[in-house]
Amino acid sequence: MSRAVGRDGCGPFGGVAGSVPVSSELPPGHPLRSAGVAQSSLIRAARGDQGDDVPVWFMRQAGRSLPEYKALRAGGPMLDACFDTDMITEITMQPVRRHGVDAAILFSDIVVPLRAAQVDVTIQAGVGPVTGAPVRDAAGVAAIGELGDTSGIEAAITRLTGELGDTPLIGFCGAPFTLASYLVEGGPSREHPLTKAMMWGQPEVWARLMERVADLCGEFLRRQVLAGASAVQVFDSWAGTLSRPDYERHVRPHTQRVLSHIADLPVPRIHFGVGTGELLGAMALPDVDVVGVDFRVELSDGISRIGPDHSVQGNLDPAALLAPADVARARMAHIIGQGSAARGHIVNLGHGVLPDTDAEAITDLVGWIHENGPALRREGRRRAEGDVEGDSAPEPASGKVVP
Ligand code: 1CP
Repeated sequence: MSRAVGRDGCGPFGGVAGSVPVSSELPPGHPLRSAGVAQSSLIRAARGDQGDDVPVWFMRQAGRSLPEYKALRAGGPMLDACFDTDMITEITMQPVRRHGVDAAILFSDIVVPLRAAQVDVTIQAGVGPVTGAPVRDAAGVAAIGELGDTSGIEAAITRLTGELGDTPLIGFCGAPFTLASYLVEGGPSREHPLTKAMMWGQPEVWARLMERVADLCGEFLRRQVLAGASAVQVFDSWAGTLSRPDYERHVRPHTQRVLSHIADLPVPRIHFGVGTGELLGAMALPDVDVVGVDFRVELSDGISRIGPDHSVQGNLDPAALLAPADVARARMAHIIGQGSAARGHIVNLGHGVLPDTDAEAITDLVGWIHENGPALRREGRRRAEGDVEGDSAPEPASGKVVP
């Protein structure tokens, strides 16, 4: 493990709400050294400075719901696109241009560092990541290489930070459990049975696999930050398949190991998983600034489980974007109201944009949030502070919401 620098408390920005984080560790010219990015709504919310503005971006905003993405990607393999500087730059910018979201997320995939470590992995259309030789034993783990060349990705990040101006770029990686599940199962899985069988039945092989994957992801994350990413998100998409004791014992230390690779780099860290209502408290690691809340959890319950030392992100059900605009807006108003009780709240979905989503529904909702979010936030804060009679936020079930 590299660069495990001691940290005092809850993430790089925890406890410094209101001040601009000063870093001597980020390279000269890094966007987070500029006031525009450091004071952007996303970075402030991540570090616990809940203002009136309401930052919004969407998981999986780059890609499948955009016609311009489909036109650009037509015919080429997904993972080739993920190493192509021009493709990465253009696809990352598409949702920022179209929707006016408050952050870009790098166009990539969680299996990119595996490909960069010479693992035989492809992304099959309509399926997802598939590996040539599933990892089932110590020899399989030993065959995973070191992280190779990612210079095309770093070049895209550098170019993007120039194009994005004051809009932060979020870098990301998969968490070791989610990646290990693809490696062990050989592809997508609902129950992850072979993964759990290895975790319980071959704990030493499991630990070695998780360490190898954690180091690949951590190093990849570090390269993204040094190239210009101003925040990072760790996706543990499938951790929700685990009980809390299994998560804490067999998984969480390895996610911590990923973060140790960027311990000296003061960028906000977001930690997200699907179906993780039972795990939220355990996922609120001291090295994490923001915990992403899945759409199955009422946001106020999530905030209670996560506690006061972390900001939250989420958590509109992605299916709401397929319902009439009034429905999506009403549900969003409820979420912004509840999020006002957190130390910081980044608006997002509770999982990724669904492929059938009409891109215009996303643009509409972003505009509506920018227009109405500040009033909803102020109202939510008054309710959270007990100045207003009634429950903590308007119920989402009814149609129209007037802030
Ligand atoms: O050809 C295509 O367009 C394939 C669809 C696609 C896209 C656009 C895949 C295959 N990956 C991506 C890009 C991607 N993947 C992004 C882009 C940036 C953005 O958010 O806009 C991100 C963040 C990911 C991350 C990712 N990949 C996750 C974590 C997020 C999540 O949704 O839970 C996971 C689990 C993957 C694996 C993966 N890659 C692709 C698919 C279809 C899947 C899921 C397969 C499964 O069900 O197991």
